[in-house]
Amino acid sequence: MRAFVGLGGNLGDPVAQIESALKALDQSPQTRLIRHSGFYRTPPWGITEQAEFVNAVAEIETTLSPFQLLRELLRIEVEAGRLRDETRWGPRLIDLDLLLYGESMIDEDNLRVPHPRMAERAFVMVPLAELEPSLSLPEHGVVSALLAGLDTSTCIRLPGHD
Ligand code: A4P
Ligand code: MG
Repeated sequence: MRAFVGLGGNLGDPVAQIESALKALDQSPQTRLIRHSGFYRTPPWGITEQAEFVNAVAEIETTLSPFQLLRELLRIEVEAGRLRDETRWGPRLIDLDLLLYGESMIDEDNLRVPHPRMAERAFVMVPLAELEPSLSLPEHGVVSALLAGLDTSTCIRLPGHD
């Protein structure tokens, strides 16, 4: 199955942490990194009194189930030193969100796909649109059309990381 993963962080060295998370994704069992977006400097969403984030999106191919994949994402976060008592929407070393899993719609307590709120977040939609503007999000619409309704001016693409 093809899936998209959102990566973000705003503590330590977010660029290095995203790079190592991308490597870890590629080395995950039954999972291969197909490609990733550029890295973007983005203003904090939610709790705005915190450092800027770096965000990216990865496209992967996996035979893991969505729940196995979520567990793998959490494992990579822990491996990257993420502290699990961080406040919601607060600062973090690395956050991996399962954005899309094929065209699946999942609504469980511990897993919701498409990731809730992704369609309204420029820090997700800008890198996703770089990879696949024509992609259709279940129940939301086409990426490029959703992007047109967002303020993308504050998402600054960092040079390199192609
Ligand atoms: N969970 C449910 N669905 C999913 C999913 N699709 N992907 C559950 C990943 N996790 C999912 O996640 C809490 C629990 O959500 C997981 O254990 C899983 O079972 P978490 O990552 O510990 O919590 P969180 O990230 O603090 O909260 P939340 O609501 O996931 O926050 P977000 O949406 O991840 O937002 N601003 C910028 N510019 N860039 C960012 O990357 N990130 C956040 C965090 C806030 N502001 C940001 C950014
Ligand atoms: Mg999260």
